[in-house]
Amino acid sequence: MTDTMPAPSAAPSEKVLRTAYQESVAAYWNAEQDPVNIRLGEVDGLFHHHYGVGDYDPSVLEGPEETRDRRIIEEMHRLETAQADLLLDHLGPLGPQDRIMDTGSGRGGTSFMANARFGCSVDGISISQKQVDFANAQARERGVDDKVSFHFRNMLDTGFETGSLSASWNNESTMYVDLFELFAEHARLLRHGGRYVTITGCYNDVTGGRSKAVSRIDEHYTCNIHPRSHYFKAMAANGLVPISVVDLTDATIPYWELRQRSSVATGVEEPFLTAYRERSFHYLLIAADRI
Ligand code: GPP
Ligand code: MG
Repeated sequence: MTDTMPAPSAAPSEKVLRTAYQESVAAYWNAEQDPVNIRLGEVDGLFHHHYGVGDYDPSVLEGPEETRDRRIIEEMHRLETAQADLLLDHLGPLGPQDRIMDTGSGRGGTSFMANARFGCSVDGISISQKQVDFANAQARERGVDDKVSFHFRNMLDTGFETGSLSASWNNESTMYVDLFELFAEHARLLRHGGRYVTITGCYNDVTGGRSKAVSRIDEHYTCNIHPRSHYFKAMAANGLVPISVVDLTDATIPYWELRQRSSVATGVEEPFLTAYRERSFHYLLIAADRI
């Protein structure tokens, strides 16, 4: 085996989908082919399953009718790619010798960006076989399948080798799992000094429990958004020490405003905007070191 081969990975100790809940989440993602994701991905072949950050160019809403829709889609995609770039800013420095993991890798967008930026091997895992197949086809198409590969695995028990990773992340996928179990697995996978990063939506302990708007987001995606405090408790319990915490709430609101006015709005825009504006919900980046 050479340095460029994926990390050796044992089979996971049990079957991948272990609960009725996990089956239902997998079913959602196996069926998902929403234009809000497919049309944006077709802009440049990077298919994301996360939201965007930064201000949009207001001229896209006012431009000529023939190009308006296309320009809005391109602008939303630009903001989503900026979000993934921001996550990767907190993941490095990394080099070609490093192995890293995208847990909840979707159609592979962030994984391909990580490989392009750092030149390292990337393993993505998902409980959706459809997403795994799509992302592996993308890897072949992009000519990076020697360095980037996707696996049908459970992020709570990946089967990958202990201490084998320099970095790992969840880009908006922590709300499907128990955080203590999740961070225990990241801590097991990361070498000492390895970096973990998540961008996530979490509810605000200060304003109380789960707001109506947050509950509507949970219902939309069949997920369980965690309170902000749980992230830090679960990291501390698992040897993950935060180095950066960035509140991206204000930076993501323009994305949702643009998305609400786009032809690919799905209906979840209103609960997101309500939750962010009333501050019952935050969009947060947390970077932590494995000690
Ligand atoms: C978006 O993926 C992310 C999730 C489903 C997890 C929930 C995230 C929170 C911050 C609560 P997507 O790009 O597939 O969603 P959509 O289809 O709405 O664009
Ligand atoms: Mg999307």
